[in-house]
Amino acid sequence: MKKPKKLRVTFRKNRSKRTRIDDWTQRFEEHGFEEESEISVERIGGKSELSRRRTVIGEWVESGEEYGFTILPESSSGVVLFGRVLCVHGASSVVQTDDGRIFQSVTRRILKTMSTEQRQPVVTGDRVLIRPVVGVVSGVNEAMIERVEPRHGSISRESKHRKHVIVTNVDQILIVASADQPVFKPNLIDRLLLTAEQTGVKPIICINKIDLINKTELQPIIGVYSQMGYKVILLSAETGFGMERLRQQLINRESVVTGQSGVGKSSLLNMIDPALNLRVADLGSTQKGQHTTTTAALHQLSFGGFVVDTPGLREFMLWDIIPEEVFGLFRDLRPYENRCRFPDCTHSHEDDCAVKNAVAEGRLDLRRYESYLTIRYK
Ligand SMILES: Nc1nc2c(ncn2[C@@H]2O[C@H](COP(=O)(O)OP(=O)(O)OP(=O)(O)O)[C@@H](O)[C@H]2O)c(=O)[nH]1
Ligand SMILES: [Mg+2]
Ligand SMILES: [Zn+2]
Repeated sequence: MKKPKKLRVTFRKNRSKRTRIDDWTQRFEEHGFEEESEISVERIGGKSELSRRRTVIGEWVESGEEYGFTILPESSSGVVLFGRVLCVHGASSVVQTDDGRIFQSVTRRILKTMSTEQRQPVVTGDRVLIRPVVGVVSGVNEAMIERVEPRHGSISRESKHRKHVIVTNVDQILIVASADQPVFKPNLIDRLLLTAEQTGVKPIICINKIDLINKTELQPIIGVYSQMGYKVILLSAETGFGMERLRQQLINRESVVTGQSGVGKSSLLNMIDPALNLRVADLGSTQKGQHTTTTAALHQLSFGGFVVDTPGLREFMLWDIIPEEVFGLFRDLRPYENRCRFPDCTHSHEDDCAVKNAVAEGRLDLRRYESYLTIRYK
């Protein structure tokens, strides 16, 4: 990782003489036009002389998965607070500061302009620096997001051919499936596992609604995942089965809960921490395409830690994983790399393929192999 380096960026409408930051600061102090200066920052290339001369101090940040420019707050711009983005609704976000206060926040347009690579300048889980907006009559705390910290542990998917970051700054991902209603779909588990492998976020496989089936039916598949070193937890939000194990996994961690709609993600969270009081689907409402949870939202757990509940995924399109990478992200297939007759073996139709041989001999799980082919070639 490269060390962040500070830069000065000057926004100028024309090629008039460069203005040093000192001039601007001095003018600011002389006239005290804080509000006006704020507006002029937003109106890059606007008519006023001030906007053309505005110099912003910021730094280029690179943190493995993100690369962008963040604006550092001016020392003269008043109080700034650190916080966490709980959820995002269009242009406005709810931020909780480290001292527990909630702020309805908008993002400085300049942050959006600078982050050309990112469609979403602010996402759920972001660590931000905010500046409270004073003198608001509405009674709601309002603030301006001044800076977004570099991200780690982001879960993204593809949406309309673009990257959609669902959540960021998490250290584990709970991949929730249901044993039944909706029908058990291990392929979705496999897809989410690839994302976990790629991003380095620790996966925990949770199979909910085990009250609806005979547990022994799941033994083979639990065996397959456990052998690869993945943690698998059987649960029932109905009977409470497995709740203590799940709670132990969440204490003092930052987790995101993902999976198909209706598998019981919100129900599980309510069960382990009733204070969350999340909305869950009414009994018997199995209407297709209906999400009970509609936006990713971060919640503080009463026993320590944070959890992000997300809307159900219908089909999870992987982002940032190129087809050639898929094989190496399958933990069970990976050891067979470079063991086939052809160095460019795709492990689909070739003879003397170490992967296919392993499947034929029962050393590799057939369903996992088929899952690989589906993800790789469809
Ligand atoms: N039988 C049984 N039903 C459950 C269990 N957990 C949840 N349910 C039911 O499953 C339905 C869906 O639960 P939710 O918690 O809303 O599911 P979700 O995964 O949060 O769904 P989205 O928010 O749409 O993504 C509700 O009617 C729950 O009562 C369980 O362990 N057993
Ligand atoms: Mg939900
Ligand atoms: Zn092969």
